[in-house]
Amino acid sequence: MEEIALNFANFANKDIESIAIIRGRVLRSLQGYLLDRGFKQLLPILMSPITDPLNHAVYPAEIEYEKRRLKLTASMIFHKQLALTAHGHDKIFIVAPNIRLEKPEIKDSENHLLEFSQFDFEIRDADMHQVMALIEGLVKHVLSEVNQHCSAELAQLNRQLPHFEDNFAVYSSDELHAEYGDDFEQIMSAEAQTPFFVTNYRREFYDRETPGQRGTYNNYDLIYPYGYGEALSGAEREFEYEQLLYRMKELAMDLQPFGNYLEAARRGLLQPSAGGGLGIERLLKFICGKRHIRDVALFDRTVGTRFLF
Ligand code: ASN
Repeated sequence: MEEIALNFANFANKDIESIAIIRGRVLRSLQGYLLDRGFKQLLPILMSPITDPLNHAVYPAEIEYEKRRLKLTASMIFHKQLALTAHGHDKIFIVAPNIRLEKPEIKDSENHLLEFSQFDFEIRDADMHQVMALIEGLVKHVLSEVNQHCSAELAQLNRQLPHFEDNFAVYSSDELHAEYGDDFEQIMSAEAQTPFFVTNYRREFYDRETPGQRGTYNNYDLIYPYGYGEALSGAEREFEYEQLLYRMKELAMDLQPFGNYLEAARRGLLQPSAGGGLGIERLLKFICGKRHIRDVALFDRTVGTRFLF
């Protein structure tokens, strides 16, 4: 019962209203930026025979319908690739709920939610440099919109939003790893005063391996400065059948659920593309100057949550 009282005490906090107003402005400016550039907005898909296998172990999130196992969406990566094959769908985005039943090992994380919203986009025939330039423009646009329209709310939150003039730096994960070790992202994030990109991570099979360079990858993360950590991950995509098979086998994946996806690739339907996904709660946390992701949502979905409501 005490927990319930605490929950409603949090609801009574004034910051919650300011965060809601900023959330609305953030969503409006994210969507407006891409709509103004000819993107088509799709609605999310919540269940499918396949979803993002992710780069780290989570508990399976599945439901059964008429004797079929369906996975709840961890990210819309495969549906983004498939949607790009539809007529006129050469640039797309989705505000998508993602379910990731994280293991209790990260129950103290200030940056993870069991369900979160991802601003997920994909562009046909784009390369990583074009997408990174778009991301930089998008993030700068959102920050300037919030600065312009939400000054009272930022003042209520006691937040001076940093202003970024400079281009976002680009580093390669291998050089940062050599210099800072395994925790390079967190260390660099704490030291940085401007968001920066890190490229070339070894991770999911769908991030494109640099053609002709085994073990090098055309992918990227965007990291916030001042210790706020990861903002976005994205990549150019694998789309060729043989290469997809190679990458999946390299990770010892079960190919069976991916039969239709692989068949689409075998028929040459998948197209070259690049894209990424920005965590909306993480962006809001950064903008609002909150250190814990729980502080920008009404309903606690952090890894250690007791699911009050
Ligand atoms: N949305 C990400 C991407 O586009 C994938 C992810 O969320 N794991 O690369």
